[in-house]
Amino acid sequence: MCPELSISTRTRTTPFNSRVEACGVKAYMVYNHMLLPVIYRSLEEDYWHLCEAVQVWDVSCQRQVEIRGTEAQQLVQLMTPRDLSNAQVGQCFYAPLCDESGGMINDPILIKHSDNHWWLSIADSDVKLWAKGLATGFGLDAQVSEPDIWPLAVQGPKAEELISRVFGEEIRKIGFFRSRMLNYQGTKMLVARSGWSKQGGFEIYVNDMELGGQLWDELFAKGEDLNVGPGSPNLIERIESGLLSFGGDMGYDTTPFECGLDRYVSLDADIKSLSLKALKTRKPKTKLIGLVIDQQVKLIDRRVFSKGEILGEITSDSWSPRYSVHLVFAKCELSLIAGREHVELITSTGEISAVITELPFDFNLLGLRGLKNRPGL
Ligand code: THG
Repeated sequence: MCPELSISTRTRTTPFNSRVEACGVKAYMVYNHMLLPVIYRSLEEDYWHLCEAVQVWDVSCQRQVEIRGTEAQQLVQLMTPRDLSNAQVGQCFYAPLCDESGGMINDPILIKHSDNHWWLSIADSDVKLWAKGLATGFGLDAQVSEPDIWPLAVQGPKAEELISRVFGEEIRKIGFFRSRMLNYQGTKMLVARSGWSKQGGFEIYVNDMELGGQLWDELFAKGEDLNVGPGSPNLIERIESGLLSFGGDMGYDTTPFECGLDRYVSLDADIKSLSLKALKTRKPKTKLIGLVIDQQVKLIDRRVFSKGEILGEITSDSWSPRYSVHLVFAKCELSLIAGREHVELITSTGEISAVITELPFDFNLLGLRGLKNRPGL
């Protein structure tokens, strides 16, 4: 028997909830105290559809922590070691938030509305409380809130076409990780070219409960010939693409260096950021690595071994129908994996060898040629 999830005001609601249920959602995950739909048809069906057509995702759980005030930018900079001094209005930044010891608090997309107005589009942890604490403790003129904004992602190769039919041709000019305020039925909403897949697409920051439902319906009506369908962040796609999930692949005890987010840390910048001092000196202990198994397996133990010694643990894994390999993210002791090429994992049929590789997976380097299209039925 599959236990049910008891749904209440504790998990809040979204403008799209009735549509999501009408579309036959099969599974939810709890994320930022909200429900995130994760499966509609099946993981694999949803994957191929995302890569071929266009999907509409209720990602309302990507909550916005809003920071306003004359010292808003100082507060955001205090929270992230990524240099924001040249940030432009409308620009989005993928950025780790770190505490005073360099440990990660979250990995949001930061959005600059103006010097004194930022949004942190957060992953699954209570950033509002942390931000309020910092603003209070440091006596900053920065007001922290979590307004009702419900991001709706439109992802897939046909996302641009679909979004242009609703918001106009202007959206084609929006660059990657850029945004514009666009008009929807007389209400201004932020539309950004971003989203948690590598299939391309947009995110609409819906700010009106009623209009949200209308927008969902319009996307489905105007996208019929594009084979639009419901979807969600897809485990297979995000693992193939090397997108990390906070709380799973990294957490409070990991630094950005330990999970390969080095390029979002500006160690040499002249900025006031809470974690920079620690990040300059703290020695990485673990490393998030990729593992590849050349067959379909059922992993029954999260530990990673070499000749009986425990090297680390699996944080995420999935079968890849495109490359016909099982892909794994694993957090391992740096000192124990140095110089190694293989590790062992435990499957339902016994021990198996997996090849160690860097993340994101470089399928060319691995000699894997993926299927261009879904295998014929
Ligand atoms: N969209 C919005 N909010 C979010 C997410 C999102 N909040 C939670 C979670 N996702 C935050 N995590 C990520 C992780 C990766 C990316 C975006 C959000 C991402 N990364 C690109 C990459 O890795 O190639 C590009 C990063 C860059 O170089 O700027 O897109 O999805 N609104």
